[in-house]
Amino acid sequence: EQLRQAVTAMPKAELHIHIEGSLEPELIFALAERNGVRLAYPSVDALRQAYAFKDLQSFLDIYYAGASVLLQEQDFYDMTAAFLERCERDNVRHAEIFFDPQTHTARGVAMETVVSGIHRACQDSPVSATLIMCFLRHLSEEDALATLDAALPHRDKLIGVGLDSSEVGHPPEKFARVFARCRDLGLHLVAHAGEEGPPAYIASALDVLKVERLDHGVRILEDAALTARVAREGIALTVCPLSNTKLRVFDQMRDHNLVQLLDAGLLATVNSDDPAYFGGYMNDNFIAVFESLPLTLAHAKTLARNSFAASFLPAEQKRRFL
Ligand code: ES4
Ligand code: ZN
Repeated sequence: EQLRQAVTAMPKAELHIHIEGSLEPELIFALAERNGVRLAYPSVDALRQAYAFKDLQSFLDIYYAGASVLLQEQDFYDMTAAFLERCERDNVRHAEIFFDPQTHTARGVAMETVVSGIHRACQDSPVSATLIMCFLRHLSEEDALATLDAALPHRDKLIGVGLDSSEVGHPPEKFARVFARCRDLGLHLVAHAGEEGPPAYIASALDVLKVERLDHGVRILEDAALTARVAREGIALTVCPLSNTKLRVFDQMRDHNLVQLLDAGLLATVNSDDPAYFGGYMNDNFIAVFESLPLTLAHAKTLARNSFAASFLPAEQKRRFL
């Protein structure tokens, strides 16, 4: 209806997108062919059939398998270019893109290949796009420190660093030293926290890592004092509705707590996380929440506005969008 039209047409910013999670099955098969990589699935349809997840880990296993077709600089370029074209269609004017270099360097792909391919696609797109390098939390802090060292020649191509992959059992404080170094380098800091993990992980992401934004963070409402603090400090949450239902953080979209997060005064945003795996891009996420939750046009405007307010765009560029 009208609300759907308004929501899809609004200019928006995407603040939580794993670029490897934008690899569509068709592109996975095309790249496998191009690179002579053998896949465990016989067809695009068979691969897509496997996209039935019971939790974060069951998704991550297949997500890392999909990324195994990325070998050449052009592969990283093509993946990123395809995503940025989808941004244009969804009226996403700015994207802060996560990438997972360790997924690739562990297979012998050079850091340079990964960063150059993704960055070149960003430069060639009319969409404003910046890069956030994520450390895999299931690996050691030593591995993260070595990854940061390998990325130092590309410092100018990064706006920040993040923390992703298996949350439970890998609390933020495991990465205290590497985040302190990133902070000294002037990088922006974010971390996944409170997706499957408890509110204590949100508190340590803030207090130990000193993150400026929380990725997911939906479990924050289990701690009223923490909720009040994050609202007061204006720290944003990058919420990913389709991801949360596909990974069973919430059983159904009508159970999602987005309205409660906004009502608590939190700077919540809507994002796509891994759009090729979770059933949709930015506008699909907006349509899904507006169909299932009591959200109004005023909420839509707040969410679009929050997406730019919570971005790491310089103040003068933010003003153009706000
Ligand atoms: C992720 Cl949904 C999610 N959570 C944690 N790590 C991730 N990496 C890619 N998608
Ligand atoms: Zn994520």
